[in-house]
Amino acid sequence: MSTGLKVAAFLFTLLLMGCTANPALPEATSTPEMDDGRITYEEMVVGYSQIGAESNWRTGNTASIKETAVDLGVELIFDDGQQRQENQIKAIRTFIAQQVDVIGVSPVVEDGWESVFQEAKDAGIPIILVDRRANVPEDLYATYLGSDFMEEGRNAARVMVDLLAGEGKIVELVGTVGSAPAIDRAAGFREIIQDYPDMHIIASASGDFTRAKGEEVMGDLLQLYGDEIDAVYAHNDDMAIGAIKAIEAYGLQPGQQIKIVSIDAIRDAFQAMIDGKLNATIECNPLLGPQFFDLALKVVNGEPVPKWIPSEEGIFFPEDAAEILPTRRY
Ligand code: GYE
Repeated sequence: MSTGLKVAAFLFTLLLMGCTANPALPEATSTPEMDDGRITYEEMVVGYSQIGAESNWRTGNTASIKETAVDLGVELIFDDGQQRQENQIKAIRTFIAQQVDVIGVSPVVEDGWESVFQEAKDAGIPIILVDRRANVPEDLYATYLGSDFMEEGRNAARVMVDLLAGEGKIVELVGTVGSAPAIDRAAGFREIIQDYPDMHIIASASGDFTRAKGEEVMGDLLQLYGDEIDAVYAHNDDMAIGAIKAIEAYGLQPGQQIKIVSIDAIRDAFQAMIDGKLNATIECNPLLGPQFFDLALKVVNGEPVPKWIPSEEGIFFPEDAAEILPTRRY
């Protein structure tokens, strides 16, 4: 979406908010004294199992959750899983023992959640999936709030087709193996590329969504393929920024001799585009705090919610980067 369109969309949202909020009626959710049996933000206890702090996307996401809890007066019990599923499972079991009202979880990988989610269900505690999906039957979670990772992968591929004029050798820096965004961003990209017989993914390797591993893996790929590589598709910006360093150390110009497309749209990606080292970033929105607590309140009060709340996301290019950078919050 162009800046103009984004501003228009934002103004439109404000307009809608203005139309729906009736100043004559007090907000039921923020008046504990009005006891209609509904739980309020101030009464709600939320357990939140975060993945870790692997990327700037993730730290932006954590800040959004924590800040929103403070703003709303929600009691938040936050756990950092340090990238390990077993830590997240332990945290969820602790939340169940503490009898929280609702659990938010960002599952590090897709598989292996069924029994602990079933335990939460048996205890009558709803689960809200935030950011990443889990591979479980639909009755084990209330809703999923997060991005369409397949579409992000497709968008990255569409941009890549343009950059390479439909012809070239691509290396792929994959996110955390087994995670929803790594699986879907790989699949969405291939869905588009398969229609271009002269575009080839010559290697795929995981950089676990971190800068350090992105740099290391890109270094290895350069040793193997050298200047045969026309482009890098990185599943997140942090790995792309690591790759930029490796390409420079190898003596090639990132963004010029090797084109780079990545996902997230963090501030550092805008800087890399301004410096001419990154060719595009596909937005993935981590600022999910306000929507998460809104959903949590609805779920604990038994209100129906859709099974998926997708985020709205754009694509950014170097020519707009300097103008947009100051407006970015993560
Ligand atoms: O793209 C990456 C982070 O799950 C969407 O996780 C998220 C991804 C994000 O580590 O930077």
